[in-house]
Formats: sequence, C-alpha cells, structure tokens
Amino acid sequence: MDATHFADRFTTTLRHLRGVDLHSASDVDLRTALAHTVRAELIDTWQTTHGNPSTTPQRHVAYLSAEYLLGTQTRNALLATELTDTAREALASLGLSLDDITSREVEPGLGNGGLGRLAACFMDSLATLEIPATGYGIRYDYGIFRQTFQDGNQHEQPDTWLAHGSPWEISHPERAVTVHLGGHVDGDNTTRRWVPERHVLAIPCDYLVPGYKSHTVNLLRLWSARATDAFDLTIFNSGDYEKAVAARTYAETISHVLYPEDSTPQGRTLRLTQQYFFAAASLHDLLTRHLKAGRSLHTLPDAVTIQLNDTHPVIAIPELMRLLLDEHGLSWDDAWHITQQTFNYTCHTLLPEALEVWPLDILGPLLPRHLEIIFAINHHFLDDLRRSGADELRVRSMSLIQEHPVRAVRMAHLATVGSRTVNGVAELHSELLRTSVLAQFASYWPDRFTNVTNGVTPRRFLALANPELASLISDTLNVGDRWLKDLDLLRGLEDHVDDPAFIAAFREVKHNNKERLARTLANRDGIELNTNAMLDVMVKRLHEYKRQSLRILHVITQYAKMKNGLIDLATVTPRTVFFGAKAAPGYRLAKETISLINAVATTLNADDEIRPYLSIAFPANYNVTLAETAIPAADLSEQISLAGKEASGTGNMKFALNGALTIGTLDGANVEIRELVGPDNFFLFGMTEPDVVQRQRDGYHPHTVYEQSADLALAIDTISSGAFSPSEPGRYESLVSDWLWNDRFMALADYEDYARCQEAVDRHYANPDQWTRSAILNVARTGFFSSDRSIRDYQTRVWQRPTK
Ligand code: GL2
Repeated sequence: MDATHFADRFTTTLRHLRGVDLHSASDVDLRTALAHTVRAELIDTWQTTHGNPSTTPQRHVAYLSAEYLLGTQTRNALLATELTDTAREALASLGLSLDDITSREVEPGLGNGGLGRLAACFMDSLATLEIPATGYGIRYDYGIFRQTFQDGNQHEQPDTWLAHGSPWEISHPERAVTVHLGGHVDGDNTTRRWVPERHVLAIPCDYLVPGYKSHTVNLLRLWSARATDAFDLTIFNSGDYEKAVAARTYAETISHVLYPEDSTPQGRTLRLTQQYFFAAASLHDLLTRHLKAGRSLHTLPDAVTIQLNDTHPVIAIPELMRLLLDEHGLSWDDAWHITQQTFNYTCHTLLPEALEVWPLDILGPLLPRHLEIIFAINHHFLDDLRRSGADELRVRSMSLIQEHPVRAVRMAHLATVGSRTVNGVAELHSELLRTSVLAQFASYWPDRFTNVTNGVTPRRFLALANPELASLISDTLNVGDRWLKDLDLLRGLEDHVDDPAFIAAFREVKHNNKERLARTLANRDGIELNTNAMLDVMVKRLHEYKRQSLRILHVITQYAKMKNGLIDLATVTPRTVFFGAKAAPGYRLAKETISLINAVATTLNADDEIRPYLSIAFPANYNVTLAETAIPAADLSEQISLAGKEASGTGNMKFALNGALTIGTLDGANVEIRELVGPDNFFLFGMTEPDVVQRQRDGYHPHTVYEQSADLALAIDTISSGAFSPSEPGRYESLVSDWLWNDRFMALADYEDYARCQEAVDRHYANPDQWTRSAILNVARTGFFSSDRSIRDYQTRVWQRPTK
C-alpha cells in the first residue's frame, strides 16, 4: 500500500466509521480511524492463520494468563506491517502528524507488572516466529489503577482505558460462551452431575497480534462478562426488578477490575471467580474448535498445548477433567492422561505468600464439582506416592490440600501434578524451584522440571522505544534490520567497540534519549530532568523484596554527607535518581516508601546547592508507555532485590539491551546478564542466595547492622530527625522501626556493600570511554534475552508433542 492509498483509506474510514471529515475530526476520531486503517491490513493475514484449524499441521499453543500488559498498539502494528513510513507520509499529506496521533493513544493496562508484560512479549514472539497461538485472558473494564501523588502519597484513580472505545478490539457478543457457577453436585458414586446455580456469559473480545514481518497474525482473546438474558428474565418476570439488576451487576463485576496485587495475591471469592471464568470460557473455545475440526478428544494433546501463566489459570485443570468426565463420558484414566499431557505450568515466584492457595470454604461453594475432582486427583496422586514408599510426612507436605491454618487447595501443587512440564523463569529461579519450593516434586518427577529464561521483545523495547539506537545498529551491522528477528546478531557490535565514530554515535543516541525523556517529563509531570547527569533508574512495582528502600537510604546518606561537607561537591559525579513504582493499594509499607521517596525528592530538588549533583525524578503512574521513553535514556539500571527473591526480572533485560549498566545482586536473570556481559561490565554487590539462607539461620539482627555502619545510621537518623518531614518528625517511624527490628528482606545487611559498589559506579562513569565501552558491550552481548529465544526454548523444552 502506498501513501496515497493509505491516505484515501484513512479519510474513508474517518467518514464511514466516525461520521466526520478531516476538519471536524477530534483526536479520538483520528486515533480510531488510524487504528482501523492499520487493523484492516492485519485481518486478511489473520484469517489465513486462524481460518481452518484442521489444515494447520503445527500444534496450537494456548497461552492462559490473567494479565496482559500490552502497551499501545498502533505503532507496533505499523512496525510489524512495515507501514510506519507510509502512514507518516500519508498523514503528513493530510496535514497530520503520525507521532501526534499515536502519542495520545491510551494503553490497555491489563496487568500488574513483569508477569503481564511477559505475556505480551510472548504473544509478539509467537506471531513473529509464525507459531499458531491464542492468548486467553480477561478483558478488565478497569486495568491497573492510575497512580497520582497528593502530598507525596499515592492515590489510586480508576483506569478508564475504555472511555473512548477500544479501536483494536473486535468483540463478538453473538459468540458468547456460558460459564456456570455455584450450586451443588447430584448423583451417586459413579455418576456425578454439577447443578450450578448461576450462569454468566463470556463474550470474546479479540485483539490481533501481528508478528514482525511475518505471515502470522495471532489472536488474543479476552473475555468480558455479561449477564445471561435467561437469568435476568426469570427474576425480572417474577417482578423483582431490583434483584434482576443485582444479577446483572453480579455477572458484570466478574470482569470489572484487575486485582492490583503484584506477587502477593489476596484470596477473594471474586478473584477465584475471575480465574474460573476465563479458564472455563477458554477451554470451551479450545474444545469446540478441536471437535469442529473432526478430531477425537483423545488427540487433544497432539493438537493443543496449554501454557498456564502462573497459578492464576490452574483451575483449568479440574475444569478440563470435568468436561472430559461429565460432559464427554470419558473414563478417569483417559481423562487424566489427556489433561496431564495438555497442560504445562510456568511458576513465576519464590515468595511463599505469592503461591496461591484457595480455602475450601471459598472454592467449595463456588465450584463444588471441581472441588470433588481436585480431591479425586489428590487421592490418586497420594496413593501413587505412598506406593512409591513416601512416608506420611512427605505425603502431607506434597498433598494438594493444606490443613493449616485453614484447609485449602495449593494451586502450585495442583499445577505440578496436572502438568507435563513445570518451568521456572531464570536459571537460578528454576534451580531454587527444584531444590526448595517444589523440591519434593522435583525428586519424585525429575524430568518434569525445566528452565526457560524470560525474554523481552526487541520490537517494542528496541525498535519502537529506541529508534535512534535501532538505526545505529542497522547501519553498523550492515544486515538491514535482520537483527530484530535474530538478536544474537547484536554480537557483531563488539567489532566496533573501539571505533571512535561508533562510540561517539552511541553516546549521542544516549544523550538524545535523555533529552527526549526530559521533554516527556516536562509535559507529562512538570518535572525538570538534568540531562547532563548520570541517569540512575529504578522502575518496577514497589515491593519490600525489590528493595527501593536500599536505593533511597543510599541517596539519603549521600545527601546528608554533601550537606555536612563530608563529600567534596567538586568530586561528585552528578546523578539523577529516577523512580517509577506503583504500590498495591493495601500494602502499607510500600505506600510509606513511596511517600518517603517523594519527601526526599522534594527536599533535594528544592536545594539549589545539592540539586546539580543529586536529584530525584519520581513521575507518577509508571506504565509501559513511560517505560518506552525512560529505559532508553538510562545509564544505570538498579536491580537490587534480595538474592533468591526476584524470580527473573525482565526490566533488567530491557535496560541492558538499551545500553544501561546494571548494579545488581546475584538474583533472577541478573545472574545470566552478568555471565553474558562479563563481570567488568556489571556492578555486583550483596549476599548470594546461600549467604542469605545462612545469615537467616545464624539469626539476623538489623539493629546491630545499624549500630555498626556509620553511613547507614546517618541515613536512618536523618529520616528520624524529621529532615524530610519537618512538620511531623515521626512521620516515617513505621518504616524506620521495620528496618531496625524486622527488615525481612535484609536491605540493611546489604547496605555497606551496595554503597561500596555505587562508588565503583561513579569511578567507572568518570571515564566516559570506559563507560561507553561497557554500555556497548551490554547491548552486544544480551541478544540472548530476546523473547524469541524464550519461545524457541518453550518449543524444544516444553511444547514438543507427547510420546504415546
Ligand atoms: C513475576 C516475578 O516477580 C518477576 O521476577 C518475573 O520476571 C515475572 C515474569 O516471569 O514474574 N512474578 C509475579 O507474580 N509477578 C512478576 O512480575 N507479578
């Protein structure tokens, strides 16, 4: 399609779809028409990919995830279809700017953080690698809350991403699927029948997922909940209007809002309802398609592999059993064989509180038949276990049911028992799964466990986010943009690491990216960014284990020393410390940390003497869109979680690929980043995971650490003195006393080594050639972290066809 043709289609779409012409079009009209114009291009390819499943020889991948953190769609679709220049030219010919129109696009924030963003990267890679796949999830009416700061405190506003419609969505109310809930189970010992009490409709809302320059467009099918007419009518006819409305409200609440807890879920009935709602609708979809293609249910594992993204969709395992047993009349053994060969489970955490358990008194009333099936699965499993010689202690600890503090289903155990393969998301994490969290399962089924290290899509996080670096790479490697599909080609940049012209160009790109970020922050937040300072970035959800506290404590020490004349300002490497972080609304310590960071920011940034050397930028509402501008501008990437707690991290990969150096612990994928970029190009500090275990065993006393470190004490005492909260000196007492007497994630224990390491960062940065060299090597050596590689690993380690 050429620019004239594009312009023509665009204006026609404006007229026919929005009923406006160019002169009367609003921002929303322009954005919607542009999206539809590009979307039309994807539809034909999509229909060949998904038209007729029986002619598809490849096994279909179904990715089940409660979260997809997609980011904006239009620029990505233009990139994938190679229409960016055409669109730009076409719009310019109409007096419009592509960048203006796309910059106002609203991102669907249907996820909390890394787990949801990973799902989005995987969808991109599946399509790019031409693997037929469907992503299934929930179309939340409200995604992750919009964060604002009032007096430095986080406030949550509803995320109204659908306010002006969703032009990338194709919704099919006529293809709704009914999902049942509640009720009881009838029957005798041989035939059991679920008599549900409530029914809701699941409406498929489809998003097209284009592969980059590929022949595949995949589908992301998000389910939206609606009340069934039948349900409403019965009540309505009985004359109880209020009750009819209540029924509708109940149904629609299911897909209303994303739970904003990252890594620490709360066991609420509505959350389990959400999980079952999308798992059941998705399985219905998959089975219908399978049967329509004339296939037998016994061949399901040959045709489809279902990847469970964490435990959120694990209720799909007993649901498939129920369908096979109760609806299709299969025997237990056959149903179990099919189920167990179809599912795979990815675990994304090590925190015990993040491993979901569902109390029987929540699960039972909502899904009575599923609870029976779970008990039966457990019965068979524990019998086998006993037969293999396991003692009762072992049987109890591996059981799918926990007895204390309340009887509950352990979803990670159910997932492990019901899946063919279980994987962790980085080498260290998979190892810790095998040796600690799921150790007994790993020794019982050693072959079931594997690792697939996470990855990120270079299309969004290099080509779109960092166009200047992308074109420098293309010019330097002389392979066009082939590297975008084969990220190992970045290795070729190593040949240019001593080339003065390349070094200068690389440095200029970084500087331009800082200028771009400065413009964004000025417009978006009224924040002034010093583009001549080192940009030191910590962006991720706010959680104690990630240790934003460690970062801010060190900033405070530096500030206090500068104020007290303990640091000669003339020797200081100027830094801007950039934070982006949302806290779960009910997470008190996390919210206090946000407040403290803002208070320190206010003090530092108002201090004319200090500000040129040390300042803080903390824009509210960090999201994918802001990440795309912040990451390319970063010099230093803060990945400072307590070793053994961050399963992988994926921000760490995005920074390295964009030429930031990491200061980090040996945690998650940091370990692999450091191995690849080399120890000279990575700033390592802190305890290792075995150190952490040992230290905890020996008894950890943070107060003693405080007494023994003058610098740490300076930071904490400065806070306690009220320096950042003059009107309320005791404002941060709860944080301080938690550090001194609890410090579950041992920020204090790693403080001294972190401070030492930050000095090494300063020395390295003081030599720009040395720093740029390290930055280039970070880009050159991290091609491994393309999500294309992760998906290929899933293909070879997880998704091979089962052997009979
Ligand atoms: C997470 C992990 O915490 C994070 O380390 C990992 O990179 C991602 C993706 O695998 O998954 N687990 C989790 O529950 N959330 C994550 O981000 N929310």
